[in-house]
Amino acid sequence: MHTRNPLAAIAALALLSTIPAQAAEGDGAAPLLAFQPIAPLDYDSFWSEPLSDAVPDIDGDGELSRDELMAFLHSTTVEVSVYKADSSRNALIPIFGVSERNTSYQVVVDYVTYRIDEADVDEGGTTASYYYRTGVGVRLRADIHTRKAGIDILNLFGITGAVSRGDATGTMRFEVMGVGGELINGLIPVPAEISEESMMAAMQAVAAIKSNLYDDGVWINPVVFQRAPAYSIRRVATPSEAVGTTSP
Ligand SMILES: [Ca+2]
Repeated sequence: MHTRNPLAAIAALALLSTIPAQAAEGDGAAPLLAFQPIAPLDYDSFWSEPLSDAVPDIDGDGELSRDELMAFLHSTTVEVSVYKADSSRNALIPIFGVSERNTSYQVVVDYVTYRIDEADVDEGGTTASYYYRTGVGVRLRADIHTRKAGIDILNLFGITGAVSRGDATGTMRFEVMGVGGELINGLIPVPAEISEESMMAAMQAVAAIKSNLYDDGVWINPVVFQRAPAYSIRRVATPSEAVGTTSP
């Protein structure tokens, strides 16, 4: 269980605006600047304060409405993370550039409405501080194998183009996070080979799910789905930038 720190969340939001979308290129150590996807965790099983207590009851009717929940989440983004499989260490290494040839990559794209909170985590006796994104949305995951170097693997359309030219092969699958219901289930594409058609279908599904978030037949239950080491975010902003961006 983790305790949310609302002040830290506001500071994190301010600092995030100063982070470059793309860190330095290279296949070495992770720059640690970006949020990384994690397997989605139910809100109430992660945070010590239950969702029903955390969300402000804006209209005072004693109930948690969808508008109140979405106001609580409040931010929207698309986040792309790319990993290269390191078979020698059985690990995934974050990548921030173009591809090498004959290499396997995992590309994760999160289309999400979220909030950020800070939590301290015990890591084998030492305490580490992380920012967590909690919210709802859609996760698209592509597993690709390159035949050529120089493919823009941060860009889904770059990947699709490479596959259609025969420069890469791959499959993709779709996951909804913190949202469900019969209507949503009917919109989720099945796992497929990457192609222009399957990518178009995936983009249409993202748009359809976003536009149906307020439908009566759709339930929303936020999940914790990304995290970033807090120090990695703090070190890229100066105090003056932080103050400037938090001022109204
Ligand atoms: Ca209410």
